Amino acid sequence: AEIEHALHQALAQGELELHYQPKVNLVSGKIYGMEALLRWRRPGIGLVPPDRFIPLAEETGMIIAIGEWVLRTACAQLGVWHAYGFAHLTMAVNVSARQFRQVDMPQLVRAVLADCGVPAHCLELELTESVLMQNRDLVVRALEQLKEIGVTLALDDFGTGYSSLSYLKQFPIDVVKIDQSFIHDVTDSVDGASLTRSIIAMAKSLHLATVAEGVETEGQLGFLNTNHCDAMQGYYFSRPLPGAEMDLMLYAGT
Ligand code: G
Ligand code: G
Ligand code: MN
Ligand code: NA
Repeated sequence: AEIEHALHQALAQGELELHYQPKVNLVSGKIYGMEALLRWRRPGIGLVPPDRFIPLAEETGMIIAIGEWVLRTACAQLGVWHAYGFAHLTMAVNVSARQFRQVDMPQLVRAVLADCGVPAHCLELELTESVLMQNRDLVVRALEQLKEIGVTLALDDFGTGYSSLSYLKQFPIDVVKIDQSFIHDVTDSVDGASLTRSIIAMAKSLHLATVAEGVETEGQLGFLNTNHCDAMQGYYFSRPLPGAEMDLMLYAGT
């Protein structure tokens, strides 16, 4: 209850912030997009990671207001980067299942894109299987409307859930984000390597782009290049950084 009150305050008093982690195209070696990751700068405590408060926000319904703040803040930042000449950049935003249940996401997304002057194809929504599992018909309808608007849809944490394969056929997904647990294993275990290879192959056969998450080593990067993964994200290239620090990285021209 105390933390719940504190989280209300956090949103009202501007204690929430987004950090941005770049995604790098494996052919060009260039940054093509960012993932927005929520943090809570809690007075007297420090930076609180999202897994410490998002579950509470989901339980209490606060995720609705927080999720809209995240979407608006990320799209506004993207609009600024576009205006500064990084016009190719995309922005990925994580969306919780409850947002799909309680919010008209296509309508919200359309409004936010218009407010921020950002083209729809530059926004990517990251969904987990839990989003797809609940209220299947409602979610399919919303995702189809989002596709009509032109938004890109990614399946996050791919490989960690249940019937991932069938989801890829049932939902209008464009991008598969291979969970970091698989990437962690590619250089340590033969099984880990072949599992990741088959995820990449399967995604390609369904004409989906692949993004490897949690890339930390040169060895992992080499594996992904050899096996024609499309893009990567991880500490090897950059940790998630505040917008001002990401400005510097963009201007440095990596
Ligand atoms: O950056 P990292 O530890 O900090 O993120 C941990 C988890 O929190 C990830 O699973 C990520 O998808 C989730 N997450 C980060 N930001 C958001 C957000 O804005 N909304 C939702 N729903 N989840 C987020
Ligand atoms: O949305 P998702 O569940 O994919 O959240 C990504 C999470 O992974 C965030 O918590 C982010 O901070 C974290 N992360 C990003 N890159 C790396 C990495 O290279 N190694 C590890 N261990 N975690 C990472
Ligand atoms: Mn994500
Ligand atoms: Na993930």
